[in-house]
Amino acid sequence: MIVTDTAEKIKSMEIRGAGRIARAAAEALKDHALSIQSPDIVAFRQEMDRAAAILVATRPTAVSLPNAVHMVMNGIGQGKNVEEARTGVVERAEHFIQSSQHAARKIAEFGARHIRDGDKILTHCNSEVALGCIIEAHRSGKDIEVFATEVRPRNQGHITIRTLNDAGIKTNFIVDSAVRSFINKIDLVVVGADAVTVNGAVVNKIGTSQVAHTAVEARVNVLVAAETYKFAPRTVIGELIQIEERPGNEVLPDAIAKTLPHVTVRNPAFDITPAEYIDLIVTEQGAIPPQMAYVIIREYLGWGIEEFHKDLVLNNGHEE
Ligand code: RI2
Repeated sequence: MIVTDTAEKIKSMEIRGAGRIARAAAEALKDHALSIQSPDIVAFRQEMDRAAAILVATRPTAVSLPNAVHMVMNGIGQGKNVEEARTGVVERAEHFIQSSQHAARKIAEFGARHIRDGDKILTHCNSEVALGCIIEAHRSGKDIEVFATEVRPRNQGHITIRTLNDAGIKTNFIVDSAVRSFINKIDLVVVGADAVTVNGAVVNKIGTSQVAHTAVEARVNVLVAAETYKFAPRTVIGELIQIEERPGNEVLPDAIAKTLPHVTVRNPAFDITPAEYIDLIVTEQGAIPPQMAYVIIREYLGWGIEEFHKDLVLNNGHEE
């Protein structure tokens, strides 16, 4: 089944990157809606809810995933028959995928303007939209040089340096712990985001907060590239972003770990960079200071507190 297949690929990180997993989930929901045979609308809804739950459960941190699923599932709407509901899902999924690709192009265009001729840029992990800004600056004729980290334990830095190399950008590959050694050469840090909370904190690949802290200490600006669907609506009602902790054997082979009974390997995949370490978040709606995250949630995701209130009433079964 396409949904379980996509879910497996997201879990194992064969499909990774907050934007890519969101688009893959939208595509899987669309295919699933097209494959449901039952003419019964109740059964259709149940089947779609089950698929949505499987996809959302794959990786807990990147908010782009539940946001995309929510947007696509809204397509079922009040659909009174299966054909209406199916069309709604297909249209929403296609719309989400197209607007996600459009957002990436806009962010590249806006972000590139913050990169000056001669800049040395540091990036951490592998973010499609952060790299989009860097590549666009290079394409527009700016002479830039990039420092890219390795990104233990999954080595996403290898993907980053290949992309930069293929774009013809002069790149230095460094281990994660070398950031402070190079920070005085750097003019700008550019990273992506898995989630942005209502107080403007950015959740991104583990190590991002150390990079940002080092940058702030060295008076280097930190730019975050993030589509609006990476902002986390439920943080408005106090929900915290769950930080995914992945298996220890991504860090230390089991054969070694089992010889060390007193050692526990900890492998959080993400960390949280506070708003005060970030200069700007570049979205497809333009650049904002992180403190304006609430406006994005309210204006562009369109999820006001009323919607959560409805959720709360449904979950609690009564209205306060
Ligand atoms: P784009 C990735 O997570 C990285 O943390 C990256 O910075 C972020 O998603 C955003 O990526 P992972 O899937 O959406 O590698 O900008 O754990 O591509």
